[in-house]
Amino acid sequence: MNDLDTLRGELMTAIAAANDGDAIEAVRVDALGKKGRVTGLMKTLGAMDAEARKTFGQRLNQLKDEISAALDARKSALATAALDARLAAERTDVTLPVRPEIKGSIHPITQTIDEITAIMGAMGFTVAEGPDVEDDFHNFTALNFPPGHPAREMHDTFFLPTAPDGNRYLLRTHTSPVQIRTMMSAKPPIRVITPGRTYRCDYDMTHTPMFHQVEILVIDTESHMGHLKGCLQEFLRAFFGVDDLPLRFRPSFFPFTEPSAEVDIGCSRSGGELKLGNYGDWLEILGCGMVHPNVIKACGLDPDIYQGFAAGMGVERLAMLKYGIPDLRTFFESDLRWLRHYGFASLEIPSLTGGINP
Ligand code: 2NM
Repeated sequence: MNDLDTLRGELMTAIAAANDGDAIEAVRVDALGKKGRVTGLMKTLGAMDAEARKTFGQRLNQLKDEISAALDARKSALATAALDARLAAERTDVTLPVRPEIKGSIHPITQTIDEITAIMGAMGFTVAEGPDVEDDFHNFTALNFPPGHPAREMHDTFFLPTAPDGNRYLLRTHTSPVQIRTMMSAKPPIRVITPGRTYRCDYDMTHTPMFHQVEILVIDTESHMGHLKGCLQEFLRAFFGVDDLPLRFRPSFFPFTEPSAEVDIGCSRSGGELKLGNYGDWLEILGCGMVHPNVIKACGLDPDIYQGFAAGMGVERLAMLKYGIPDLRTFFESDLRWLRHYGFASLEIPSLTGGINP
């Protein structure tokens, strides 16, 4: 029976010496494959008497489990080492000064966020930011998502492994948690915009797992739907540079607003070309509404005193429309030719005086 210990020793040595996936697989086949050495011993059990079969069978099963566990451990150790090596090799010092021979440009997402910020800044809004890794309360509960709401489910949300504190952290699915943090920490009147990265487990022609949103939030004691309409009209006309751009508000639903609306802007699609303006056709551009009393209450404010409006829009979609970028996925491919073509000069910072629409 010492043969088993010898076999164990040999296999463990082979596993420790395996330096890549192929080598690990070779040891696995040699030990546990159809014609493997452990498998071969399993086949001898049938010819043994009951007592011997019981003890030898137990020892063999234990050996099999140990070998499997050692193979898995070696595999994950190699994966960790490979990742560490890659992270070390690809380390970038972002504090280095710009090299003059490299002509960088401003990414259309940055440009678009800068333009939105310039317009909203002139209307009295400030920028608020928050963490990309959020908890269930700030991303869902405080935003009046009922338990079991489809958007909470694994399908759309990237969940992190459950933390030692028992919390289930996630990648924020919208920038609304920043609005929640703002309402919980600032005293109204509140006027903020929240540009930032958002994450949803989705990837196809029109979805990327990371994308950008800007949300608008106003909380005071008297702002109403009329102010919301005026604010969005002012913003959209300035952003697209179309003075008579018509807006259409359609009733809609979001858990965090009541009433809610989707906003369309006027356009024309004739001749396969999209033009924005008063042409009779419509294009959906953003969602908005009056902040739900439950949301105001969840932030520790009295909904009988405070009210206000919010809106949310996709930055990629705004950039594609304004700058005629046809494919969403190209935003994140880091293709230098694309960046040179669609990028913006780094010193032309958008401002209302310098021009949002150069
Ligand atoms: C949207 C549409 C409508 C929104 C609501 C809030 C908050 F936190 F105040 F409740 N922030 N953003 C909102 C409202 C977002 O995105 C389509």
